[in-house]
Amino acid sequence: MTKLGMPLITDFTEFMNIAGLDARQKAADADPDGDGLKNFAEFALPGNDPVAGPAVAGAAGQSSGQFTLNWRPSFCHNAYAATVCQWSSGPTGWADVPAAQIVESADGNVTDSVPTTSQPLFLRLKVTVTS
Ligand SMILES: [Ca+2]
Repeated sequence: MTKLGMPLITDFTEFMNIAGLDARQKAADADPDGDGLKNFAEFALPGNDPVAGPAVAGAAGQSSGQFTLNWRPSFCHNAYAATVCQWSSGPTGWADVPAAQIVESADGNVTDSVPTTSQPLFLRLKVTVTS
């Protein structure tokens, strides 16, 4: 969301009020547009809107023996949300991707990589409130 071409720095409550949803649909874990991203993830990742899906969360890929997830944190919401990439070989036992396997590009994109030696292999973005 922008005003006069500048990104608005809003907290989660303001972000949801701007979306114009009713109280039940404004919950952090609600998904009123049904795109699979809960409202707080919509807040933490740029290019998302809690009303108008589909979601844009990142792009997964595989190359040179690495499974990668490329994503972009929302600069204007960094004060309110922390987003980390986690990996697992199953539906439980998630661990943060080690810092040595994270590359932050000058354009703001983040690429997390995990060797494909463990199969199956899953990556996810974990979003938490920081304030
Ligand atoms: Ca959603």
